[in-house]
Amino acid sequence: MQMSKPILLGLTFLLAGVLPGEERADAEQRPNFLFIIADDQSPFDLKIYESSSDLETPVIDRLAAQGMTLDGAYHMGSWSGAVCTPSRHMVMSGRTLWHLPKNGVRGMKKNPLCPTDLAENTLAAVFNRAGYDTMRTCKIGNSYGAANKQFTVCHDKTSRGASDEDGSAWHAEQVLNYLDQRAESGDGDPFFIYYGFSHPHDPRWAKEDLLKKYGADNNVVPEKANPNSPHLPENYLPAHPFPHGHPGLRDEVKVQGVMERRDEPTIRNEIGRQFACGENIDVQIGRVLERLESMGELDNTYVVYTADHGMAIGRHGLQGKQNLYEHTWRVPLIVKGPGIDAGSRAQGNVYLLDVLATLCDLAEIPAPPTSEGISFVPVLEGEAGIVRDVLYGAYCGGTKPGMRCVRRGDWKLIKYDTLDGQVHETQLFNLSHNPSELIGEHHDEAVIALTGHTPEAHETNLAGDPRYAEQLAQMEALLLEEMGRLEDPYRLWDQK
Ligand SMILES: [Ca+2]
Ligand SMILES: [Ca+2]
Repeated sequence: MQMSKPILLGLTFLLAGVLPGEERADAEQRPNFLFIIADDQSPFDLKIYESSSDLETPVIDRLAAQGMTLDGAYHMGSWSGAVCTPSRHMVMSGRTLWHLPKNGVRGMKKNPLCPTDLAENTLAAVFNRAGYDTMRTCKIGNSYGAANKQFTVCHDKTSRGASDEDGSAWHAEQVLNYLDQRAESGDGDPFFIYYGFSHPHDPRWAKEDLLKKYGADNNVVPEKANPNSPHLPENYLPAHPFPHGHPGLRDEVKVQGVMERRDEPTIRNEIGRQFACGENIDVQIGRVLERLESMGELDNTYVVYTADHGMAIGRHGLQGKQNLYEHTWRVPLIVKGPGIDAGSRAQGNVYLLDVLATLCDLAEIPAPPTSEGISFVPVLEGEAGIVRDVLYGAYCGGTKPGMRCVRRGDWKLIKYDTLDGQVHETQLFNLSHNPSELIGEHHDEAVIALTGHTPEAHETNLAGDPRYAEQLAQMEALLLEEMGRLEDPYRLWDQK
């Protein structure tokens, strides 16, 4: 016997435990989501994280003023030079670094620590099943293709040019068009929009007016730094003191406009380009928020702003994203929406992989069983300051085992085991006394002359200081414990 449509519908609602009328009322109140992700942006680019930054982002500042800023937001790391790839897999799936479909081990087709049906349990798939309309725009590549395909509407393109047609405005147009179509069709379902940018990732082809504002040029680096270009960050160095294990890495030696140079005019010009791209992103976010407001949707929308990972551009003498200093391991994270106090701030201690569990929690839908993230809704609602005590980071896209770090409270340990045993380095920082992770080289007079920052004696790597031997031993033990817990397949030279 074939059941008629009304009977089928009735059954569906009965199974869901609600009556058709109730379902409708609920649907009208369910929150929307606008998840915004920049490609390669250090939190310290933004004034809300580094008040001395020259980057102007009035829209992002307003988001922060209306919502919560998280100070302890991290991506867990990468087993690939393309840090985007694991980072975006973690955002989509809520899986930890070594439990993703791949783990960077050469020749491994499938990671046995990853369930085979993961794509059906990623962000868009979960929200589709919960009755959301899902839409995505972002760059193409270095991403999680099987998860991206789950979005009902998807307009991806690597839009990294200096024009509106081929730059960040293109991504904005995709979202605005989608919102127009929704309005025209009178669609009342809640939406989940994944609004990704291709910038400020290099090559940082920025718009002329913004380049001018930030004293930068897309093609020519001046001999003397342009006085209108952003100042050097206080943790700038002309070179990193030891190899970080990635000979010939593209991001360190082949980025257009920088190449192998770390001199002041080059770095300030490149930061100017980064900021010009960053301000354009801010403008494009503003256009979408304005549209949501005029549609009457903004108050019922959770807006998340983040980046897939941070970036060096001269900090510690590095240029790329392949390190575990705070400027690169951390990400910006701002959340605004119903129930979140305006202008609030919290440490959080969250990873990007917690986003899936958190957004599910806000939508009152169960997170998929494959998610390993922790919902930070208690932080957003002001009931908790942090969701975990210990944070772990890994980078081994170059030589193995690579770099590892661990943070607990103000203490942070970074270890380097690279170039097949040629580099064995340990750094211990107290981030409350030395938030920029300054090291011995930052005390050099030639460096001070460039940065204008004279560090205090304690603003340095404390790993060799006998006064902190016990602290160091504790952090070493903690790192090993985290590596075991998270099933890190490698061990460092001095670990048993
Ligand atoms: Ca990236
Ligand atoms: Ca719909």
